[in-house]
Amino acid sequence: MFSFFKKKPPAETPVAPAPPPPVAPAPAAEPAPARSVFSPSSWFGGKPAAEEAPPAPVEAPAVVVAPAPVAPPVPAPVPIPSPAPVATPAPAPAPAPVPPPAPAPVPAPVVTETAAATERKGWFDKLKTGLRKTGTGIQAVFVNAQIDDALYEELESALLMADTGVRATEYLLDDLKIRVKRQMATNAAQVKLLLADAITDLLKPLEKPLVIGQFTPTVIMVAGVNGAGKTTSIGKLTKHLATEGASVLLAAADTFRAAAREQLLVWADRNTVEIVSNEGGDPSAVSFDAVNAGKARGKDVVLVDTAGRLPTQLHLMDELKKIKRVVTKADATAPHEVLLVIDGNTGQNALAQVKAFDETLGLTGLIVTKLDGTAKGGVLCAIARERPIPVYFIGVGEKLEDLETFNAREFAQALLG
Ligand SMILES: Nc1nc2c(ncn2[C@@H]2O[C@H](COP(=O)(O)OP(=O)(O)OP(=O)(O)O)[C@@H](O)[C@H]2O)c(=O)[nH]1
Ligand SMILES: [Mg+2]
Repeated sequence: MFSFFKKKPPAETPVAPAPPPPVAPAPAAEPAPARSVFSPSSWFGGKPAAEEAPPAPVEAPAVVVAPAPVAPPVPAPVPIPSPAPVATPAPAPAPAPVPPPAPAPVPAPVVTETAAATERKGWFDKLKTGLRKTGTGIQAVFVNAQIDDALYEELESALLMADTGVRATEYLLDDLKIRVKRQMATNAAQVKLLLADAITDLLKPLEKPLVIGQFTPTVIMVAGVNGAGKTTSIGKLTKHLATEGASVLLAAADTFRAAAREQLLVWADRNTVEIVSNEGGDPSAVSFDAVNAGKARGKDVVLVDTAGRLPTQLHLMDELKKIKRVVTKADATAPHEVLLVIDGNTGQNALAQVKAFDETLGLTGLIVTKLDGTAKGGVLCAIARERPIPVYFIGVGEKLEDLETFNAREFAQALLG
C-alpha cells in the first residue's frame, strides 16, 4: 500500500520498495540513530536531509526521499508517489550532476515506482471528489468570465464561502493579481491556473513528513475535539505502520469511553500492536505506563489516543497538559509529536481549535479529516496564513486508504478541478 521502508542500521535494506542491493546511500551522512527509521516515500519522512518529500511535480531531491537508491537508467527526477499532472511546466532542471551513479542493474524498483504513482493518482482522484463541494464555488467563478473587477469580487466571495478566511483570502487575491499581471494572463482559465499556483505556494509551508525513528519509541500524542476523527486516524496510521512491520503500542488514554479501546483494536493488527489501557482510570497514568512499556519492549512507535474535548473545557485542557507532562517524565525527549486532529467540516472553527490547542500543548502537526463532503476545505489556507502548523495527513473518508500525506500542489489542483 503505502510504501515506506524500514531503515536498519547497517546493510539491511528497505522492506517494501525493495531497492537495489547496495546499502541505501540515501540518508547518507546521518549519524545513524542505530534504530529503525520509518521513512516512507509517501507517508513518513526520513530524517532531516531527504525529508521535505513533497510528492509534488518535479522537485527532484525532495521526492527522491530517503530510501531512494532507486536507480533507473534515467538520470534525474524520479516521479514518485507524485500527485497529478497539470500545469507547472517546471523548467526541467538540467540533467542533474547526480552523485555517484548507483550501479544497480536491477529493474525491479521501477515497478514499485509505477505502482506508487498509480496509487497516488488514485488518491488524487479521491481527493478531487472529496473536495468537490469546497471547490465547485471557486471553479464556477472562472466559467465564461473576463479578467475584471467582477471576477476578483466573485472570487473573493467564493473563497470566503469556502472558509478560507478574510486574511488568507486577501492575501490570495493580492498575490493572484500580481501573478496575473506578471504573466500577462489574458483569459480566465489562465487565472485559474495562477490561482492554483498561489494556493500551492500558500499551503507549501504546511507540507512536511512525519518522521518516525529518530527516537525509539517515537511517542505521538493525539488530541482534538470530540468526534474529530482522532481514534479513526490513529487506527489508520497504526494499521499502515503495522503492515509495514513497525511495532506499535497504543495508549488508550481516552479512558472515558469504554468503546475507545475496542475501536482502536478494530483497526489495529492484533499480532503486532499492543494496547495499554485502563478503563475509567487516569489518562496520564495510562500514557505513562504506555511510554514505559514502549521503551521496555523496544517499540518503534507509541501512539497516545486522548479523549475529545473542547478548548473551552479548561479542566480537560489541563488534563491534556498533564498527559504531556507525565509522558515527558517517562521519557525526557517525549512526546516527539503532538498532533491535533481537526474535522474539515468545522471550517473557521478549526482554525480556532488549532490556535487554542497549540497554546495549550505546543502542536507539532495536524491531521485534517473529513475533507470529503465539506464545503469548508478552504480552512487550510486560513491555517497556512494564520497558524502554519504542518499538516501531516488529510482524510477524505472512513476507510483505511482514505488518509494520506498532505501535498500542497495536489491539494490546490484537486480543489480547482
Ligand atoms: N467522512 C469521513 N468520516 C471520518 C473521517 N475520519 C473519521 N471519520 C468518522 O468520524 C467519526 C468519529 O471518528 P472518531 O475517530 O471516533 O473520532 P474521535 O475524535 O476519536 O472521537 P472521540 O474520541 O469521541 O472524541 C467516525 O464515524 C469516523 O468514521 C474522514 O476523513 N471522513
Ligand atoms: Mg476517540
